[in-house]
Amino acid sequence: MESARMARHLDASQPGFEEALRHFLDEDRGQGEDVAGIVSAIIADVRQRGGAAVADYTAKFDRLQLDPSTLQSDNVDLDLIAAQCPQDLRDAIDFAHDRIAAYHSAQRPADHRFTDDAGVELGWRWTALDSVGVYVPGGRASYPSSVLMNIVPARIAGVERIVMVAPAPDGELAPAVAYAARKAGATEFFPIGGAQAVAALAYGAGPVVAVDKIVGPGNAFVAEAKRQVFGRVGIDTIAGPSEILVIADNTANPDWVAADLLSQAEHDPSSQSILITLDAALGKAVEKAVDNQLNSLATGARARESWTAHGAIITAPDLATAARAANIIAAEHVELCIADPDGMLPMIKHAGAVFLGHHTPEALGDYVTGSNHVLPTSRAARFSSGLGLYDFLKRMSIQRAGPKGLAALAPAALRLAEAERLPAHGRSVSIRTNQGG
Ligand code: HSO
Ligand code: ZN
Repeated sequence: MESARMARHLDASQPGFEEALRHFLDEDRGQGEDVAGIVSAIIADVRQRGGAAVADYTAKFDRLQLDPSTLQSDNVDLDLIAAQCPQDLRDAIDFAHDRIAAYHSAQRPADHRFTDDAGVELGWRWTALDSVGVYVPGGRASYPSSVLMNIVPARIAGVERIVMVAPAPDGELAPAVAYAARKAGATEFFPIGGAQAVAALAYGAGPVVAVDKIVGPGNAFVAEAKRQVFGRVGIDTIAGPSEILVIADNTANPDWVAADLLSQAEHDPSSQSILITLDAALGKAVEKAVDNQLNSLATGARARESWTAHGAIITAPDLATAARAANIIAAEHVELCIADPDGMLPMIKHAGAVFLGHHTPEALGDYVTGSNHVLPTSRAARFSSGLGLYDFLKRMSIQRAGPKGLAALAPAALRLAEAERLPAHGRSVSIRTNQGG
């Protein structure tokens, strides 16, 4: 009976462990809905009928009447709603905002120019995107912290138009979300959501002028819509359910570790929390503490579902084995609750964000350390990074060959143009080197 309600157990010292781990990570976490057809029909309709289509879908899905020419409603005034946000919550949002702004300001990459041995001047220059759309989900995942995480880096990067969209079902929008949007610097707001909002941002619709990139999490329809408009606009990575990996040794407090595992399990029944323990007794103590804490958690039902269906406890014989497993998992968040986290950090190659030591619960990063909480999930940390200033900047390359540089580069360029049968390429070089020839 009990085993049906327990997280999975794996032993990293057993043969076949890595294969078992990969198999476990590949299990469906219930995100496989087939929505592509519905989404492409909505996008086509918005492209054809513009604001009227967006207003129709909003009336249908969100029970909110919008004027098709403005896509606004008197019932959803961002400033009036923001004014309802209590002062102590505003103070917390302001505090988080300032730390996020400081962290992302420090990310600004430098332009670079140099001259190489051939006398060719080279370099690159960073410039901001002109406009971005920020999708803010409705319902359970409508978080003011996520509004800050998506908008603040765009503003610091120098993006001029920051268009926020958020569904307001029945005219409801969270005051803290509205306040965070104003604080972070959204320049436009439309109370729209779903695939229709993504289509409006990508192609323009009525008063919504098309943007260059769309960021922000959303449900399966929003994720699919972002996939389908990619190429027309840029997108951030597709956000999956939250994940946490805690690596702990016998210096860790089992109650603290249990609390951290549940902090991500409570996001969604498909979230994933994994413990790698270097100490079997600690693993048992954490498992007991998770059970205890689940009983007193208001979000206990979905946290329990996440923990029992997708959670795991892995025992590892040493740090190197633990690190190897962590790099396979490539989790969104990795906590190093061990005696020497700095000693282990160089061994962690694949993680969205790392939290060092016993006093850095992941939730601090969700809200107030200043680093970004929009991070790669579903093992995407193998090939991508969390949201940052870079996502709102582009890098253009710069080069200058004077007469000397041109002479040095010409022979190889001519030979390559010949091999590729592109004679106009070759002539554009030789016309300059054979002065008058
Ligand atoms: N942990 C989430 C972000 C978040 N947590 C927002 C609380 N609010 C990202 O995985
Ligand atoms: Zn969280």
